[in-house]
Amino acid sequence: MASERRVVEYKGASGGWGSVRGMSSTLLNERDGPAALGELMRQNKPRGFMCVSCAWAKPADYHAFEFCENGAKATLWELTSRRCTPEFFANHTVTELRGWSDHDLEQTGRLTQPMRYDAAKDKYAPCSWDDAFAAIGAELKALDPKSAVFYTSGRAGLEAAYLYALFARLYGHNNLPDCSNMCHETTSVGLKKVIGVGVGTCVYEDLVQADAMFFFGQNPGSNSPRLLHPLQDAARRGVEIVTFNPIREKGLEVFINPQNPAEMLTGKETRISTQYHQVKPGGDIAAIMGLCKYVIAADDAAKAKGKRVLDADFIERHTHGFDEFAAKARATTWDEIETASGLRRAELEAAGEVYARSSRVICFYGMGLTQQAHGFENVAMLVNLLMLRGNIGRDGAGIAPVRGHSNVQGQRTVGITEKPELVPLDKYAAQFGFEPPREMGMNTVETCEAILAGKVNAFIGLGGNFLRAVPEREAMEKAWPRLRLTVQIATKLNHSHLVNGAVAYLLPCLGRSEEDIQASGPQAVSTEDSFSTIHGSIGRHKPASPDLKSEVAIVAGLAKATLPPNPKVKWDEWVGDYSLIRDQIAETYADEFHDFNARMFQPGGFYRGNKARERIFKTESGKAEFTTPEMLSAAGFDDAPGRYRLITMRSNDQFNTTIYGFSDRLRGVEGTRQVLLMNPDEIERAGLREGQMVSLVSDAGDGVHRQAGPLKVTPFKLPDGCLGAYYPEMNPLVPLSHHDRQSKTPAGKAVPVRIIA
Ligand SMILES: Nc1nc2c(c(=O)[nH]1)N[C@H]1C(S)=C(S)[C@@H](COP(=O)(O)OP(=O)(O)OC[C@H]3O[C@@H](n4cnc5c(=O)[nH]c(N)nc54)[C@H](O)[C@@H]3O)O[C@H]1N2
Ligand SMILES: Nc1nc2c(c(=O)[nH]1)N[C@H]1C(S)=C(S)[C@@H](COP(=O)(O)OP(=O)(O)OC[C@H]3O[C@@H](n4cnc5c(=O)[nH]c(N)nc54)[C@H](O)[C@@H]3O)O[C@H]1N2
Ligand SMILES: [Mo]
Repeated sequence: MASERRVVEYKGASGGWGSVRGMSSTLLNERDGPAALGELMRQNKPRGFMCVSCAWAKPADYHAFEFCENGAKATLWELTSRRCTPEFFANHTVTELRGWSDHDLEQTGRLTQPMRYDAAKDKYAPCSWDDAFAAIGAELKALDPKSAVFYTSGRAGLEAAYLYALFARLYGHNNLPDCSNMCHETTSVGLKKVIGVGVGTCVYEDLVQADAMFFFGQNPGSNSPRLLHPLQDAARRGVEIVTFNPIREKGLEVFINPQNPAEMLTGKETRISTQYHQVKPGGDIAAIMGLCKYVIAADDAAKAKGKRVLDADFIERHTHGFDEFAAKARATTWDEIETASGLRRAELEAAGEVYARSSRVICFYGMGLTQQAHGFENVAMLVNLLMLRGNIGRDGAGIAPVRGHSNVQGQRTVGITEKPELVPLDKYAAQFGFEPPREMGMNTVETCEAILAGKVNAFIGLGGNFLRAVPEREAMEKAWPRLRLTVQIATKLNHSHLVNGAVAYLLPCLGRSEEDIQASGPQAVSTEDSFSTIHGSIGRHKPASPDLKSEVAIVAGLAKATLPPNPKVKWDEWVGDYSLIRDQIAETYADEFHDFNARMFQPGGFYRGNKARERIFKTESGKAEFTTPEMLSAAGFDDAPGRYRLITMRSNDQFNTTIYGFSDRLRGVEGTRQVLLMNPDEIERAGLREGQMVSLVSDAGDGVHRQAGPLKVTPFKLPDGCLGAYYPEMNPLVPLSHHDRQSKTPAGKAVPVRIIA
């Protein structure tokens, strides 16, 4: 990739004035901005409300501005003064709205009233809450519960999530797919298998003790900007930060703290990564194998002098499978590693050297590792690397998956899962006097398969934008109208609301920053962050419309209309006072949530504990597992002439399918999302020129025609053989069958495609 030719890039640092401009343009754009500023000051603080954007930790010793550019955008997006009213729906058919962009649909503003789809007129019409609940309840009662799916996006608080999962099980199914199935399911399955817990092992305090940090496929500059503050502190302490990412992401290169006047005025940047390795997409198993090979070789050499590089005591006492893995690392050649990773031996040795000489190492990772066909092996390799030097279950060290949605991790904690073995069903049975379904439910990919096969009759979405987020868009949209019932609980209009079942409802809910008044007075909700810490959250802003209901009230309303009365299941009392729901959560999950109501507003939240952190590994062998991978490429397909590995990317100006605007400032891509990023040599080799419009087609070898575009060819620093283009626009290209083999997380970070000019 030795090109000196022009590429698109951002010349500034992450943070800095750019982030202030990014924030203020959203502020102005949302009209209601200034009034919402007061809300921002309460964000992520005790007795404030917890950010609706990402799941990054909320420290006890918070800053005056404990929010970032993207957290501010998410809040302002929720508090917009625009309204998507019944009059709007009267003026537009659903077919017409389907032609609108994701951005334009959400720009119509907050939904204000429950709406029912009128197929004859092809329009949404207003209805009352009572009518909506009664009609949906009647539909659900008439169906086989096993043919219904209750999806959750990661926004809803623990209270609503707990009730929603209880509703599903009382009704009779475990079909509880969630956005995490498209995201960190690889983590939930992978870490559970190798260290016995499905979440990371770090806490906030570890960040100040680590002496090296490794980043694999996670982009804090766009996706968890508050992480840039502890990263900046670490960089200044001299902590080595080593990044593996095909894209040179600004947030991992240089940062100016927008909340520090001196830095802002002098433009003084902090360099973040001390090494930056542009691994090829799907190249991480090989790259990490290279690091492990280096460390094991260093240990072999040290042993001759009576010293050790490996933590032999940890390996002996706490792990299983080391010998097999070490043999594999020794036997794998540098040639194989270089080819599969796209990196040179010298680069990997330099990174291995940092790892070997550091005493406390944290490995962060995100979608670059999880959204791969062999995502499990990616995650397991990272654990292998950490275990070589005992970097699990020790202060200042550990594995740190950086979660997405603000409460995605917490929802799983309180029962949102299709896997019954993760839920204390006996407790549910005793607590609520019923026999919960024990068979496996469907995750997101299985739900899609079942919908394509015509086996699903009802879909309820607690937030999210399912049809835009899932793979195989075209086939999914075609199959969707065969559903009998679709119900979407949402704050804003999106494409998933415009492809409907025979009976369809759109139910508008309160956002987390809004005041939620119930019979006993104002209510609080709670969320769990990436570091397994639980925080209370109180919204105070005036609701977008008097006709909104809270997610708790909507879930309870649906449940009550569907289920026979049960004296132990007190929907009305729970809606009247959410602390009673927390009492139920504390009863079901006593270890984690004892004294829930008393602890939820503790500054910095309360930690729900993590056995792996205590070096108690609840795996099959009772020890932490070394994994010996059978492959070096995580991509899951072979390279072939004309076949590229496509990365589906997030911009700095979106939150998943919510497109705030068209400025991916930190990458220098401005004004459009219809771009195809590739390196200048690759453009030339493909016989293309900058600015040319092309399309992408699927090259999965399954004979299905999938196409997306047109896209503008844009020169960008990327490894050879790889392309970048935006999610969700590229989702039609992702085959449903292209997912992590173990967890079924769709593999959106190395999608096999061809270019057609
Ligand atoms: N502003 C904003 N914040 C968000 C979101 C958002 O859309 N916008 N989404 C939220 C959600 S739900 C999630 S899950 C998180 C997602 O946050 P991240 O985990 O950061 O996800 P991505 O940005 O999709 O991809 C991460 C990085 O992986 C790199 N990558 C791609 N392929 C590979 C590979 O093969 N190997 C390696 N090592 N790297 C690779 C990409 O270049 C990218 O920098 O962010 C959350 N926060
Ligand atoms: N190709 C490709 N596909 C991907 C990804 C990728 O990187 N590449 N990333 C995957 C990931 S990590 C994820 S998490 C999924 C995201 O999948 P989802 O979570 O399903 O999608 P979002 O875009 O986050 O959902 C946005 C919608 O949520 C609704 N909403 C917002 N706030 C609230 C609220 O407070 N309550 C309720 N009820 N509704 C609300 C709004 O109506 C908004 O339109 O997409 C996945 N798909
Ligand atoms: Mo996510």
